[in-house]
Amino acid sequence: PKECFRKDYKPPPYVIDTVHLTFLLNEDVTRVESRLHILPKQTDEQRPPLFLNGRSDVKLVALKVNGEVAPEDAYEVNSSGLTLKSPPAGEFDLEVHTECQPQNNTSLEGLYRSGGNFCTQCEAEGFRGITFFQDRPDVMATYTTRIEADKSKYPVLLSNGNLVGSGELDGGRHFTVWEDPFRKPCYLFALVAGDLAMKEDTFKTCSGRDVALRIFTRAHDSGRVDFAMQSLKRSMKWDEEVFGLEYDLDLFNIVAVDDFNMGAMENKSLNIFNSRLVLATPDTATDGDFARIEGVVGHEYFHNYTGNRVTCRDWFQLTLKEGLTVYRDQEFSADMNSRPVKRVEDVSRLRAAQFSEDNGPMAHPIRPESYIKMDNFYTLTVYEKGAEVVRMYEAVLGKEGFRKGMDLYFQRHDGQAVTCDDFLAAMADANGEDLSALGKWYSQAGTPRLTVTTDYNPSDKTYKLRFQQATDATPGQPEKAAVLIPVRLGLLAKDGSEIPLKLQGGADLGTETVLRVTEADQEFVFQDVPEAPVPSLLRGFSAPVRMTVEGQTDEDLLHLLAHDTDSFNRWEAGHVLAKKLMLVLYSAAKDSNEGTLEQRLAAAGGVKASLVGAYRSLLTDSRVDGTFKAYAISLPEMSELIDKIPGADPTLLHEVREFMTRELAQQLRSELEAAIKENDCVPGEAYEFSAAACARRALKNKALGYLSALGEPEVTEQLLRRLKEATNMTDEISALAALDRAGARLGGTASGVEARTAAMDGYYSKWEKEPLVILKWLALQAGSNVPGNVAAVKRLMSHPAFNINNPNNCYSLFLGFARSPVNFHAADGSGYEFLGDAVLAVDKINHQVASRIVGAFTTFKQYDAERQSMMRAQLQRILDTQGLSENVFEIASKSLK
Ligand code: HT7
Ligand code: ZN
Repeated sequence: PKECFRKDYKPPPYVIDTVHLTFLLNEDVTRVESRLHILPKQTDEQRPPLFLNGRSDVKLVALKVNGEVAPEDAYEVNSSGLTLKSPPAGEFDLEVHTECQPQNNTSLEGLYRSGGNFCTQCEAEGFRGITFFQDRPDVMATYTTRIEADKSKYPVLLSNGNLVGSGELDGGRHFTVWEDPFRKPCYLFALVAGDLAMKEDTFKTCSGRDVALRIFTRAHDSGRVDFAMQSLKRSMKWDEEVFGLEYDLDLFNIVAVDDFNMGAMENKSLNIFNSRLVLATPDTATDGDFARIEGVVGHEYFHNYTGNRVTCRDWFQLTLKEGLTVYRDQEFSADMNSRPVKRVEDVSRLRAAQFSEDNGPMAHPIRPESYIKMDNFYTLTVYEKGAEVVRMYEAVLGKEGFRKGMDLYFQRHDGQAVTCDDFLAAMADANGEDLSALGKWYSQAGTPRLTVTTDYNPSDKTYKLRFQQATDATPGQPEKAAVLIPVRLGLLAKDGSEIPLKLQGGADLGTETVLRVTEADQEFVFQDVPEAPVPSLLRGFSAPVRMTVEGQTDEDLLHLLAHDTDSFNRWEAGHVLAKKLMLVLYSAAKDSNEGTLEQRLAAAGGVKASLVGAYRSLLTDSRVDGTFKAYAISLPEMSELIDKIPGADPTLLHEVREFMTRELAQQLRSELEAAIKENDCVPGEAYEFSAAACARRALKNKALGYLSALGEPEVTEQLLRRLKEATNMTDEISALAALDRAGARLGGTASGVEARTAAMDGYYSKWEKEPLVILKWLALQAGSNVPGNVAAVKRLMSHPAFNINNPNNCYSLFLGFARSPVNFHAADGSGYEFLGDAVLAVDKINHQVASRIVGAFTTFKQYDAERQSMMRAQLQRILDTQGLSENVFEIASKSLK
């Protein structure tokens, strides 16, 4: 396969100025007629051939140049596109007529069918599956789109922009014509045709214009869009208030489809969403689902400026729109809900998943240098780490400086396809700052390690902070440079108060400041520090680094937990405390075989009183928000610890985590039971998605989760009752998950296992007609830690509820399974073999989905030698398979290098 390199970028030799598309939609063959008005960039003598990308399933049926049929020797078509050998002099029109078969397109890229309707997905390179075109983001044109289809089957015909025409045709057919006045790259093109119900609302913009907002779904789902609609309106208002950005058309459409490779797509004025990110009612969606819907509706809407009005020059710049838009959606959600909780969630996700990406064989900078399939680079690194890089601009420039930079960015680049360097330049110029040190984050892969050493000198009352940074080598990048690390910090006195900050020879800085660490080894000295402080460093997680504070004691952590004014660092202190203990217990379990695991862990000291005490004081602190408490008493995810354990045994680590959960449940039983009682549902109370109501459910369900780990019959009974009586999906699925956990408890009672089975069956009978609700059931069973569960997961593949052609089903079942430390990582290799088979089966249907599943093998270097070799063997087996997609090839081959 051909690898594409950032360094090889060349501007396109031709400009496509206008695009006129006609779609003749049919059940068997769809015809697409495209008329392009093309402007050359070079003089007539230097005109190169014109190459248009096209997929092999797009059949050319006619080609006309300036209205004349092109002779056969004037062009060439191969599996990657069409070359017009000698384009005419000056501007010219090119007409390309093609045929395709959307009903056979299981890749869900280009034009395809979902639930009997037609829809499109063009990012990153799907437009070439519709027609021959310069399929690259720096070709920005205006589009007019005419759609013709059978009226009874496809009464709704949508595309980008404004509806400028519609009418009846012979044979029961009809048409619509859409004009999009804004130039756009072809990846933002969209078409939807189907039998869809519509919910409508309006939004009055800050300048007083009315915008029609429409959400299209299947008729059966139309009662579930209110929350998405409200989220859209909140997003529109927020973007006006926070960034001064007003929506630019009179219509904004969202369409929900069931078959979609990712979450959603920001096509200009016609967003297409995976239905799981639009449809929600309290009985079918959890608090987490509601929060995700709000965030993703916001994300896609925010792309209207960051991505659509200002787009990317080439796909290497993807983080320019994605990192920035994730930052914007994170800020939106933080403003709509609880900011401290949102930050903890975002950082936890980054550390649990992006850090291991940075540490694995696919590590890449947020602006990658090369790719075989661009689809493989829609990663946590490009999105989430990219958002952290944007957040660092804010940390360095402050909120106002950041806004100035954004204003200049839009002023300079509206209507253009630009680069990450252009973004950096706008931020720098708007603030008169040299930000080149931030630029290294775009080109360097890997998570920097920041080691902090502190030294208090009582005689001259100075406090020295020494920062040393280093980044491990990553594939293709053996040498690493120092990067700019903004460290937000404060210093706490013994009584918990904040000490005023003053750098030696500098001005007063108040009680919090941001230090710019730019060197590999750098010192900062504070003066007039009256006593040895406890430092609160990297507040709000001001940079995506792994920080170690030398000499930090449990007492320091408990002090931060009790007094830090930065809520993120309060959470972090408890988290570090739990991590330290988990590592100690893991080593104890690993290093001895005497007695049962329980005995070995107890002999190593069990769960320390300091952690129990810390959790107890959090649980009983009435000032702390419930969701925050729930996070604060959550033990670290395995993926966060694995980096610290060379050759980890994931099953043992899971057992240690379960042991700690049981110990904490026992020791904190009365506090947990009190939390359940205090936060329980009030009979007759209506569901509300508010920060306060979510907080109550979060804490209650966290407490129930702890108790379920005990595997006691009384708890199981309580959970069964709760499952039956639940009035919302948050409580219902939490009870089911807790029953699963109780059933999986090693050595658990037979009644626990029976209760689990009965609960799963009951849930299925209740919800079998609701595919989105059944996704949760699939994921829960697939990810279960009941030993030997792989056989049950295999059986689920032939369950009527499972459809391998549907990405959501695959993600729930296969990625759900990959999350089980007990069964995916089973010592006999059965889990690896099952997932290897799944990759190969799915790859025949959908390359993008298969390559997401194969990603589960890329972490193999973290595990013990036996598991490493079994995981590598699966990757090799996949790689040796005939007819493998380029998507899966890229991940598997780079992993084995
Ligand atoms: N910009 C969208 C990306 C996307 C996508 C990419 C590859 C294949 C399928 C896809 N569906 C959507 C989503 C977003 O970040 O907003
Ligand atoms: Zn996006």
